Amino acid sequence: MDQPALLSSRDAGVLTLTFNRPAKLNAFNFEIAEGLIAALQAVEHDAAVRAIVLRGSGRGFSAGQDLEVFMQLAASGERISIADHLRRTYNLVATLVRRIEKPVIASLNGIAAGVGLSLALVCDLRIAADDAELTLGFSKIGLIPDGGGSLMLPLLAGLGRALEFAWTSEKIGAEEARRIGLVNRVVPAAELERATQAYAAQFTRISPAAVALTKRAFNRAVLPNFDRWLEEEAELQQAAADGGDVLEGIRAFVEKRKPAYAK
Ligand code: T3D
Repeated sequence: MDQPALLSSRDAGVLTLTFNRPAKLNAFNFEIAEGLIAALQAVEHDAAVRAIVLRGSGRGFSAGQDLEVFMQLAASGERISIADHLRRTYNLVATLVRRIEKPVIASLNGIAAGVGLSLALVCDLRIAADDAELTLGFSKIGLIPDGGGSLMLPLLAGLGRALEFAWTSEKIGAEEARRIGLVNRVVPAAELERATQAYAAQFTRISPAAVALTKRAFNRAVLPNFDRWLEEEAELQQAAADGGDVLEGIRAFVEKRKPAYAK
């Protein structure tokens, strides 16, 4: 029987949600997106959950949207509205992560790419293994950073570094990510799991009201229009998709070759 694509466990006030498609580097499918939405909604007002950890099984956090799923939908003749897909999946996840007034922590082992990285950036805090790697990858397939990535990346790294990182789709290591503000902590890979639980547990000992109101204050100070921005970002992503390069970009990825974009 297939393993669930999203695993959930609770320990001493910490809820851990694990993306579980290791053979596909935890690329997000509908099961993961819908599972995340349901799991986050379920604990939003659960006082027993004091911190939330998102992590990946195997050798990566997440490689972003499952591009094979997109290819199959396109091959079946189904017209895909990327904006609608975002509204039904990653934008809902991002809204919940920002709205839940508890620390949400991404624990980055291995690769974090595409909307997997966007989701990590939407989280409150990020702890990474020293061998973790971060890349956006959207530009390689003719898209813009989505799922909140186009807002969180420049906020955390500054405009110039964010543009460079997004346009080039370069892959950076954990130390560089920490240096430019994308990651809070870097720990030896073998210690990531234990270090993540200890990192999360410290927030369970702080006044829940102080934690919640600090997140609310910071959200209002620097992300007052977060949901409106997600909608604008979805519309810009749709414009990018309408340009037509995305199909060639995804086809090239699935066929393991370089894309050939029209001039
Ligand atoms: O509406 C919307 O949702 C639009 C939004 C889109 C959001 C996005 O996330 S767009 C960006 C999507 N992600 C990417 O473009 C990244 C694609 N992956 C890669 O570039 C590379 O896989 C990595 C740099 C992440 C890792 O490279 P490497 O060499 O360590 O591993 P690999 O061999 O490429 O991947 C391992 C397997 O995972 C492989 O499967 P196989 O051949 O062994 O059966 C590969 O095909 C699969 N995989 C990796 N990423 C994805 C994936 N399968 C489906 N979708 C993926 N994104």
